[in-house]
Amino acid sequence: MHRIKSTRRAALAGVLAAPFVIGRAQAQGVTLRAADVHPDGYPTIEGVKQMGRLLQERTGGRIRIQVFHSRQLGDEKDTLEQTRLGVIDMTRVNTAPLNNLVPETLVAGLPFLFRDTEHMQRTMDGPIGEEIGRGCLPHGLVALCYYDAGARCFYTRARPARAPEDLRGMKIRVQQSDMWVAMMRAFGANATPLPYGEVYSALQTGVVDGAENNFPSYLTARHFEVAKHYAMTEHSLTPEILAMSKRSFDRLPRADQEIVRQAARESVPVMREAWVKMEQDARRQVEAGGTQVVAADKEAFAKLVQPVYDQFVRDAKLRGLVERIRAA
Ligand code: GTR
Repeated sequence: MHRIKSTRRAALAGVLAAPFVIGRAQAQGVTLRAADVHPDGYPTIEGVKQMGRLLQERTGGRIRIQVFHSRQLGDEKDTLEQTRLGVIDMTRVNTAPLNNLVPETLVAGLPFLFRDTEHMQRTMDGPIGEEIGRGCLPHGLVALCYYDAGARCFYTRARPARAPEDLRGMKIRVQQSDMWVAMMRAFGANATPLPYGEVYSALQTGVVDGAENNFPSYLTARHFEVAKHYAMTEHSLTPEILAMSKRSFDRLPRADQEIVRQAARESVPVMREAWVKMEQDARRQVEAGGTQVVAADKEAFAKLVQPVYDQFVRDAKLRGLVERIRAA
């Protein structure tokens, strides 16, 4: 059984009280409920809101989106589960929490695979991204589009993680994905998988020595207050994914399904524009707040990742995806 944190019960009860009913939908329209862990104003939320505006315009108000931001509906594992069940209609998550369920998605997070943001975007917006997304379908999820999540870097309490030696013996929080646990092992750290909402207090109390994320998340989750050394390791360019419940999607008439897909695709440039701006702003803000941003020996980190590939990129399908990404 799925366990829902008591603090979220009220919000979820509200959601459950208004199930998506297509009969009523035709008369009154439908409101798609979308979840996100980030606060209002974060680029992912801006993206989903843009999608909502497009839907409203193109359906004459029949289809709308209501965004539940700030983890109102739970952390990403919770919202994914609720979305698979059709309790909520959409969730925006990182690819990492999908890794154990949909192995194709782990490819997108592999360390030092994408050469740069442009390579990541081109890959995920094209046939490879589509193929990764199709892997979600048997698990009750329709992948609508991918959003940017910058480059993830290590931030630590005691000393900066300039090189793998610095991480030795450190407990580093990772997202709940076996691939991410293995990545930390390869770098010489001890991985502690935790939901996003628990990272601040884990850092504050010293349950973990560090974590890793992009500047916007490091700022908005306020991790910069409790882990002040940020090293530019840029070890993964893992993107975000906007996933819709297959149950909700299948209830829409075919023409509306296409409108939904198209609106999601068209929200991507809006999200990306907001992202570029926020990435710069966030860096400025954390530095003003006392964060020391230091360079890192990326080569030294990159040299250690082969065991992750050996362990996770085994079958022909994933090997093919990785090869095609490298060749692109
Ligand atoms: C953020 C990402 C979230 C979540 C979070 C985390 O960058 O946008 O979806 O994955 O990181 O580390 O849990």
